[in-house]
Amino acid sequence: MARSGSSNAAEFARAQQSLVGGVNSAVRAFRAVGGTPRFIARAQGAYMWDVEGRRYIDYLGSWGPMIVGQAHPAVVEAVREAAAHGLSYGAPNVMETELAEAIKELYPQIERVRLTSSGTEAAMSALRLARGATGRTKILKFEGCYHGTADSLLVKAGSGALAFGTPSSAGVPADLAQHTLVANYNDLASVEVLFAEYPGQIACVMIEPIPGNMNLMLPEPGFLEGLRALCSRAGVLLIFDEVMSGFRVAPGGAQELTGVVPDLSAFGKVIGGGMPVGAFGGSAAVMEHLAPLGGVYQAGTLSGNPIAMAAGLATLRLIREPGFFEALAARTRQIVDGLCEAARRHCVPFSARHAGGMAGMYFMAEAPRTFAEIQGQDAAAFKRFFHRMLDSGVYFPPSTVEAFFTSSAHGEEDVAFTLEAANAAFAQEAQSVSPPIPLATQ
Ligand code: KE4
Repeated sequence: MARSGSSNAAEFARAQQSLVGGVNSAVRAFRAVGGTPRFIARAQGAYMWDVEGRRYIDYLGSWGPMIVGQAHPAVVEAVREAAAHGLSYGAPNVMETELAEAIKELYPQIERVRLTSSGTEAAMSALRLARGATGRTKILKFEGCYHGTADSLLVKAGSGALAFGTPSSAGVPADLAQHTLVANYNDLASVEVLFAEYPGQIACVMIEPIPGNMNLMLPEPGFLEGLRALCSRAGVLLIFDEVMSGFRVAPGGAQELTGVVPDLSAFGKVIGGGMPVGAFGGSAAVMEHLAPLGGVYQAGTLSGNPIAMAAGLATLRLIREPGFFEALAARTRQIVDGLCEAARRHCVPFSARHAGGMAGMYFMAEAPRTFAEIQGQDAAAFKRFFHRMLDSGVYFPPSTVEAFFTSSAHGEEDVAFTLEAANAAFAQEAQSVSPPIPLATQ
């Protein structure tokens, strides 16, 4: 535990002596916004408290999992009860089956599931499965989409890789990266060109159907439908990476919202309720290429461990309650609309939008449609806004290329507090950009 009287700065200095960059995940280091990361001591509902005792309204939500708020009593109780019966067996337990059944209920095209301990493992394993099932080598992803840290996917990736200027990571051998083809989100022609150039060689297309790792992006009408048709015609497996959008934009994720059904889906975050869980699934015909039935190997010591299962099942029970998503979307819309109104009031170029409980804000007049457009936002203005809000007790994700998240714990008073802080932040921005002319010179 943090030493009494500790400070974020002291804990960050201490952490950097033992942890690379003081963190265990690059995006937490505040490198894109500067300043000192907050060391969180505890969290409850819509709030987190740092080691200095400062409270923050939490729009990070652990990057998506905390959709019912932090330390929800039902989730904590489920974890407590499971822990009393053992933390990990390395052998099947019924809750693994129950979580797989819960996923299948909301994603009806899925016949078989495999659970993992992270979204990275889910996306990485789905990729290997696609290559094994088709016998093809090439894969196609989209610039700015992030699928975790498997080598083949760290090519023009989003999230922290993009934020820190290393969208194509060092350490990935060129003769591996060459098999990762990159197209542009919302640009079907860029996919058609690659399909034409590599006939019969592409195993899969992997996409965040509703991206959150180049900030929130929304599919243009016909884009996902066109992708589905292209893949079906070419015998290419379409993989929806719904690690972030699944159980977040709607109970059935982007597939429910758009009606476009992939061949394989990857999940994470919400299905673990804050504990390490990932999953991927699809038809039995494809999935049964996986060991122990098929030749595509996949395994994990803690996959399906009872504590993570208990947290995930408790969370999924809560989000299935009648009206949960309607209320979440309405709350998120209230925040998005309020932010836009405050920015307009102070003539700050700003736009924002949401999909269910996932939202994006952009310091640019019009919300972006493509990865290229989102590069045009005013990152310096975002940085000033981020710190003004953090200092006011409102914690947004520390990056211009990340979405933010709401939960069922965010109440009216939290929205009011957030919008009041935003109004002050935009007023400061307006003044800092065009300070009032002193009376004497008027
Ligand atoms: P994890 O390995 O971090 O559980 O999942 C990787 C992943 C895969 N696919 C999508 C669409 C994802 O959004 C993620 C992880 N998202 C980031 C947030 N942009 C996690 C935050 C972090 O890297 O610390």
